Amino acid sequence: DGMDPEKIKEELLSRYPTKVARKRAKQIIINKVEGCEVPVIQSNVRTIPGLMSQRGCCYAGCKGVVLGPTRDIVNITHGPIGCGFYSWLTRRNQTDPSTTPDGHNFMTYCFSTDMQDQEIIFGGEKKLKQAIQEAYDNFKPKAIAVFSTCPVGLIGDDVHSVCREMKDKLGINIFGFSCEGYKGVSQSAGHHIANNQIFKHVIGNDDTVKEGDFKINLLGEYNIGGDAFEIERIFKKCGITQVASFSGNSSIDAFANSHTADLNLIMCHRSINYVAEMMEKKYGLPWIKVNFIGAEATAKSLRKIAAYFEDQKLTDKVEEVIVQEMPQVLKSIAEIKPRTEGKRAMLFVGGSRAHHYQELFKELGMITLSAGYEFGHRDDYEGRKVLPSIKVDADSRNIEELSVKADPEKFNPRKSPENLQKLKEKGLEFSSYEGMMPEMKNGVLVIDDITQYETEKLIELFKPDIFCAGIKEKYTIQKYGIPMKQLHSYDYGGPYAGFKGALNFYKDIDRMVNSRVWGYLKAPWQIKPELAATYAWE
Ligand code: CFN
Ligand code: HCA
Repeated sequence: DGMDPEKIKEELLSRYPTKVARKRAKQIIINKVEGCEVPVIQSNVRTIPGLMSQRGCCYAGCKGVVLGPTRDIVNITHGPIGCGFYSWLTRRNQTDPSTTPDGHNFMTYCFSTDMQDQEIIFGGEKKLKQAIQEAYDNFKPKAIAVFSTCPVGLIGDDVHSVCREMKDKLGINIFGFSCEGYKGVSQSAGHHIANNQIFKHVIGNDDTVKEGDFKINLLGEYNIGGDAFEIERIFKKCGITQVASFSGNSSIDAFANSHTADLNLIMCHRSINYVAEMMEKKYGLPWIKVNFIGAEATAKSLRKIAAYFEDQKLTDKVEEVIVQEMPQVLKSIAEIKPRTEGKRAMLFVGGSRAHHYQELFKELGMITLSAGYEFGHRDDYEGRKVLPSIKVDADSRNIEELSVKADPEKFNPRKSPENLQKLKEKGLEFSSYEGMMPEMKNGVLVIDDITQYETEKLIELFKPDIFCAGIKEKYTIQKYGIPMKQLHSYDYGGPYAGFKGALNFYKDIDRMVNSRVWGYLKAPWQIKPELAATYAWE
């Protein structure tokens, strides 16, 4: 943007105490792409106490993110009521209960043990048993899952033994998660715990091989604003059979049967890669990385799937679908792009969207000035060249690793070694080019776990045309007179995935970046300087 990135970085760091500045300097990186080499960015490390982070907790990553979207598991939060309440549908994960034959849909309920002083002092296991019994009596679910919040670990309740006892008593699948909020450094630890337990307790329980061609599971897609419905529509049109979704609009039966699919497609690699790796080891099921955010990316992903299956019928069908869907997209771009071309965006979200959504902005001719993840790991930034062995994985310190062994009875050798070789030969593997940094311009700032202070500084320095982040950031950004798009919940919009989703996104962004109302806005602290924040070190 004409500004010297070194100077900007200096400016961002200049107000921090020396030690803090030294640490943050490793997480604020000027992008420099050489082949597929990018500079090292420190990530997945503890937020420095005192800095205001965008991050959430381990419980949020486990209960809210990975298992929250499943329709027919009764998810009980063992803890104070706030944890359950604030992770109850705020993410806008949608469901279609008509897709479950028994019509079970517990999404509209918020189940919690509502822990009180009484349990903190005398233990909460009794109340948890009662809660499981009550949920069973009222709903007769196929499965009940229990999620631990911070106090559970602190007082030492053994949720796993309670779950085992109640499973024996009630004869349904009941399992627990030690996803206490304080574990690890972010939501990321919770993803890992969710992956381990769903793999251990559910995946592989139903070996029925169902009818259908080109059987896939869609991993890391959570049906926010109806994204998964649009992707399912496209799969159906192409003749691709979806066995299970992890976990937008998902059901426990589909999880149990998911190992019978031919291929795992990973959309958000950050939150679900552990399940994919474990399924590959135990069942010989290969996986590839896809992205349905952006019309071009959607077409590319469909072609990638067709290339994997090496089937002429599928290849033709995919091309036919692309030819049917693209004209509307191109028409919309032709109309909107003249108004959005050259506008500048910043994206600071989660562990995959800050990367994926750059595709949609690109299609509108917009520029990404700066971006970063809340809790991504180095492989999310760099693409897949950082192997777990050289990665500092702060999450796994607290996490019991599942040792996964191949299951000789269910392992399908035809699926694995040959297919893995095929993935490699065709370049279908998740590669070092598929990370955020290799796909961004040189000289842009890539910032991990951005702080509120840095957010405000960036806005003052760049005055971007749109800023994308979450609810905690939204209103300060808008008070600066900058349009703000939530890329978590999509505000009230969506779907944004697939071809139809792209059309929705173009329209929403056009409206936002071209509205004159933002220019008239003055923040309260711009009118009354005494309202401006002062920092402890000033
Ligand atoms: S839907 Fe996903 S796409 S799962 Fe993950 S890393 Fe969160 S809840 Mo918010 S929007 Fe976000 Fe990603 Fe994967 Fe969502 S970018 S922070 S934990 N995320
Ligand atoms: C979470 C969920 C969240 C929060 C979004 C936000 C989501 O991490 O606990 O900060 O606006 O997408 O709902 O990421």
